[in-house]
Amino acid sequence: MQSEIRKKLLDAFTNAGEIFLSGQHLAELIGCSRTAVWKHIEELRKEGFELEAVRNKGYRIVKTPERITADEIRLGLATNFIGRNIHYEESVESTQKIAHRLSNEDVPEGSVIIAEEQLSGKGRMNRAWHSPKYSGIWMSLILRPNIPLTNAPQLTLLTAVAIVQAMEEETGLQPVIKWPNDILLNGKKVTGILTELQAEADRIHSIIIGIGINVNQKKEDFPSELQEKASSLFIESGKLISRAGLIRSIFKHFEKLYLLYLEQGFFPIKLLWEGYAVSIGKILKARTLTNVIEGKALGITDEGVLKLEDRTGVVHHIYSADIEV
Ligand code: BTX
Repeated sequence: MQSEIRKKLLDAFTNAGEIFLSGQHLAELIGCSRTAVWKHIEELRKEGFELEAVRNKGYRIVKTPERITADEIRLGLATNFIGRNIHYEESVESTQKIAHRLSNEDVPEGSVIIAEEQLSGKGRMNRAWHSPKYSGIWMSLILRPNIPLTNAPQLTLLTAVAIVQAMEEETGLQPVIKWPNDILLNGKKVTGILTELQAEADRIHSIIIGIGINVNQKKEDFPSELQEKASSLFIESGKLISRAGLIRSIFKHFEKLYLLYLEQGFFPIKLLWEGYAVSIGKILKARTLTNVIEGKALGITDEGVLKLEDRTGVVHHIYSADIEV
């Protein structure tokens, strides 16, 4: 009963976004007394929620501390192996670093490392990934697929599809994918994916997929240099999003796609990926480590490699690059 009131209270605040809700209104919505509402609001505060109270207006949640507990994620988790083994940390340098270490200790496939904050979150090519406390999803997933080394980048594309599907399900937003690893809303980056390998000769020991999702940040939570190019699910939807719920949904979609991939290869994933891709058919500039190639994006190959046709009609295969649309 108690937790039922709590759930309804959180739902009400979630739906209200930045709007204030009065004690009376909340009591009516939930079907309990105003004293009960007040008691639960105090409990939320003890758990670290920050609530703003304004006379004659009511309450609104200004910050969700909402530490993600492993139990909260497990409750209702609909997977067999993805996310079944959760390693949770309050503050780390980078979840990728821990994942590399744990992967050597032979943790089961599907294990995840989740942190509330990263002090030196990593992007691709040693760039930094801004990962402030309690507001995003910073996690690394350990996989051990029996696939050729060269196919590993396909898992980046698969991950992007799983995340977009989960975001659609949990937020109603319609994100798009920019090859290979950006998920965008309104042209701004809400998610980055970093795929790293542990391999010897041509055998994959493990693939570590780092996922960074901006969930409940407000615009001012981003450093000024990111404010114009980054966004969060909260900014785009106006609603606080449950990180645990989104994580569960990502695990569910990921496991489904991953099993499909292991059984049927990349082709079905490619079709789904193309459905979400924003850059196909457009003129793009691809900055590789050694070159800048401008051309029309024709699509991706059956291996997941970007095909770019330059002005002279030559088709370039791009394995890794930064893309400007
Ligand atoms: P990327 O190289 O595609 O993107 C990095 C670039 O994105 C940065 O140079 C900066 O311009 C911009 N950026 C930095 N932080 C953010 C942010 N929070 N939101 C939007 N844009 C940002 C993308 O690399 C791969 C990111 C993976 C992050 C995950 S988090 C869990 C795991 N652990 C870890 O250290 N990294 C991964």
